[in-house]
Amino acid sequence: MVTLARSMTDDHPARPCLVLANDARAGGLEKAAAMGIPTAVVDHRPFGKDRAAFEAELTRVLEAHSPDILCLAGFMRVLTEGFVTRWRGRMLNIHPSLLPKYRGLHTHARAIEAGDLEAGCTVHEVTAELDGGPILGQARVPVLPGDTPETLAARVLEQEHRLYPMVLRRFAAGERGRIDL
Ligand code: NHR
Repeated sequence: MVTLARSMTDDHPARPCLVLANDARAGGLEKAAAMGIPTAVVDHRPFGKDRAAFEAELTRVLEAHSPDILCLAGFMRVLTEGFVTRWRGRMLNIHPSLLPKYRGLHTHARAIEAGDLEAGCTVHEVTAELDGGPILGQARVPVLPGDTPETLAARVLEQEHRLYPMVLRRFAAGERGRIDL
């Protein structure tokens, strides 16, 4: 999130207008505030199993800031079809695997367990199909002997910080073609 926010300067076609978290303890909130970006929290827990009610509140807060594009960055709540439809073609996510491999959670452990020689990250459009939307970019890294989920995650994260800003800049300029790093 911080890397994306920092990237949006000078001739970049976008600017950060809100950092929104579902957990008041999220470290990114203070960092965003220090950068002068408005922040907000919508805690999902009071809504229990009512995802639509949680999302109605997310929408209310989002609309107050009129965003053109939403970038998920470590956002861990599955979004319902209603929310996704409203933001169709305007919402991105970065996922720590070479999709379509390893949708969902624990991607690095699964790649190591499978004996994969390569791992990476994917920026995709968010659709109702979890981690299944159109792919906008991927970056690859080697899986090295002795890797743990933590060492592999750190290697992938470096690439996440390269890939996501590049894809966002292109996306904000209207380019939907795929890039591979
Ligand atoms: N929502 C939709 N509709 N489509 C996608 O592609 C989405 C999404 C919401 C989040 C991010 C994704 C990831 O990068 C993302 C993509 C959380 C879960 C999950 O199972 C799955 C995928 C992603 C994020 N969340 C649990 C839930 O019940 C909670 C898990 C937890 O809190 O640890 O929402 O990986």
